[in-house]
Amino acid sequence: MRSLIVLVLMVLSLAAHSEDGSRLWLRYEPLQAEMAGIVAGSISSIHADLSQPSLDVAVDELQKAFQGFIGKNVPHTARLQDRSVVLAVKGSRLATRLGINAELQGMHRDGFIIRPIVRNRQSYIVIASPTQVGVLYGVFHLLRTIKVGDFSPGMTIKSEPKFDLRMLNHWANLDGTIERGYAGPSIWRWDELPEVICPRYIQYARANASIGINGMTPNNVNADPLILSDEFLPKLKALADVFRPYGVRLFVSINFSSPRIIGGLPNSDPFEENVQQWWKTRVNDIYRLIPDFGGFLVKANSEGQPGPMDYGRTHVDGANMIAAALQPHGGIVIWRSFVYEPDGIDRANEAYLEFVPYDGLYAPNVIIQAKQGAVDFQPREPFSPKFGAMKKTALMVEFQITQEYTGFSNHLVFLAPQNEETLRAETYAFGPGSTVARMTDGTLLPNRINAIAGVSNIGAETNWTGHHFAQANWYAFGRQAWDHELSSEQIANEWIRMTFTSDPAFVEPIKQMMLSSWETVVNYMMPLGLHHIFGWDHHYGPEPWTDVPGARHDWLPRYYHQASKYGIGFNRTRSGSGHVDQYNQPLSDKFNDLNTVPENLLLWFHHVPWDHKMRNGRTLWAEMAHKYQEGVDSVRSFQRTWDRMEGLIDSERFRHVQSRLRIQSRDAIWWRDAVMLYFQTYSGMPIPHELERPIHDLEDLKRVRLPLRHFHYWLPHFYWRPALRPNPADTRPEDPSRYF
Ligand code: GCV
Repeated sequence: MRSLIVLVLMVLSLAAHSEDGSRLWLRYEPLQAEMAGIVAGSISSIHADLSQPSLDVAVDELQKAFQGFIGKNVPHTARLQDRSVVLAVKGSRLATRLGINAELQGMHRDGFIIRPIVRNRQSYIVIASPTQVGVLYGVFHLLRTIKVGDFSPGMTIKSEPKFDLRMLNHWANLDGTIERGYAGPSIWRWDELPEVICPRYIQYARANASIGINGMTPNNVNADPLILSDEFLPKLKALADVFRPYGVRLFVSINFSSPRIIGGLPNSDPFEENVQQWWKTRVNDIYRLIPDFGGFLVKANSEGQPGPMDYGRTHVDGANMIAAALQPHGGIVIWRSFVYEPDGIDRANEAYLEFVPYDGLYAPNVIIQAKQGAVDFQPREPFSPKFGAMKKTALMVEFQITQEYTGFSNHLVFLAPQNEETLRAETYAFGPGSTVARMTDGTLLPNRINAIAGVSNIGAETNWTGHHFAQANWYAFGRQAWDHELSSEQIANEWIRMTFTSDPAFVEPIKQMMLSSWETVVNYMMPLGLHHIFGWDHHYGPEPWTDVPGARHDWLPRYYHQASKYGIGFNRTRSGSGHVDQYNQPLSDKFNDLNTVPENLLLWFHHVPWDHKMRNGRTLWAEMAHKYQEGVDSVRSFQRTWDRMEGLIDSERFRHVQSRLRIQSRDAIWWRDAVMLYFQTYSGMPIPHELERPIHDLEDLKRVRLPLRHFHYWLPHFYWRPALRPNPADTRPEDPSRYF
């Protein structure tokens, strides 16, 4: 009988919701019979004794979920009842009555406890936290355990986030476009705000709360000064008001020249008193409207953005001046270290040289946000050596969730393993155990702000992220920001079950596919430490040959691959740029030595001859060929795996993913052929005979031009300098999915 009810519910809910991906991982579909029975048997009502915004949201979420899970309205009752889910905030009458305050003592403000309590022969499932937002996190956790199948009414869970600030950075422009965004225009409708609150804002905040994300910047780091204008402050306030119950604090990306551009001052020199005063006044204005405003994110003196160096000042001067304005309100400055002066010998060295000498001089409310690698978000990069070098300054990792360098929203790439590799990398700053995670989460450098950021992949497309599987990267970032010790496998497992189905016939193969997808994209794009051999502007397809007269040499692939008839790779050893010595020992020696450098980073650190003997006995050339073929083979196996899933999930999402895998497969072959045929002109060596033959001609591939109109949303603003426009005589194919 119960299975029949569940079946009927499933049919009804399928009819009620179109499976367009808009519900993300928050799909409260009917549970399988056994779990439905456990939940129905152990939960009868919801009780929370205070009405606070986050608790109201939490109650609402529980009711929605139980309705979907077991088809029952679980009432919110004014009194405790047997089998109540009880929501209690530390210090409240309810928490005192349940005797749970002591357990919450010393807990992180966002942490929570879920545990059974029995009183007067009544049993409750209590979700308690020092704060109302912490209770909301606990509620989402409870729902996750139910959906994933781990729930039992007797379970006890205590969870605290590893990072205090877990934030998303949106690279959305005020005109609605998104730099490096591949899921349509921005979700922020600035023209309608503050009057119109788009329901998507609420869903956005809710989704973030469900994975513990508690901060965001809505606008591009290449910031339009208008964001701080009188016109925009009420719009920002409206967003902050929507986000508040979900625990998401608003920050803003600012333009360092704002005092001059919108303040009408002669310049924005941080040493000028009127400039300092301008920032103080503007900050005061913001806090009057948004009392819990988080602070500013700043990209300064990077890629054409203004900064303190325009006035002969330093990053410290600029950051500390703005920090002084925020400090009385408890706000912080997040200062990016993504800088690279054009004249250096190695772009990988630049940020370290500009930032490490100033270690310890930043104000306590400044944190330096460093990209995970030293250059950019390449398919694989070693972690940035700054994480092992700055011991007196708060430092945070910036990951890229949007897939600028991993196939946009066309390629299925689960990025959790990449984040995991960085977070767990040993910096040796204080000997073994000084991982990037522990250097930034407050464990090894306590009493500092600790934070982590991800560049969002969200856009206005119905499924939020373009590719259904790209939702997993948003999800994974939040989960890793909460707990960097979670394995990618656990995160994939949760996400699949919540987003698609718990059917093991689906979960297991899809999990394997996701877990191998990052290594796969590395293989068909840039194996063995190759990097930045993309088309120089779009960063999508292969163009290791590109030359753009007048462009910066460190924006061009040749700068990075350095291929010649003698060999390939960037020499960053002591006989080259010396970059290896920015790492602590024993890493610097390990990377410097051809015999010990990890082979997956070989060409990042070394320039080696084509016939260099790899550890498996192959020549470098043959190994490259094998890696590219492995990448192609894996994507084909993803296609086969996916096709076997037909019928196990809805056809809407099935077909969507199937069509993207087709593009990915074609692109992988494009990459393999382009890179191998181009480098063959240097190596002069044959593609190993046991491997597939190329199916393209190099000259044809060199003529491929991406249909730029289609990719309107990801064009970076600096692309449009007239001198850098593509040649209008280029032929552009009409169909965006066919490049050749
Ligand atoms: C927001 C890379 C990207 C740019 C981006 C920049 C940054 O260069 O291609 O689009 O600009 O990084 O992180 O600031």
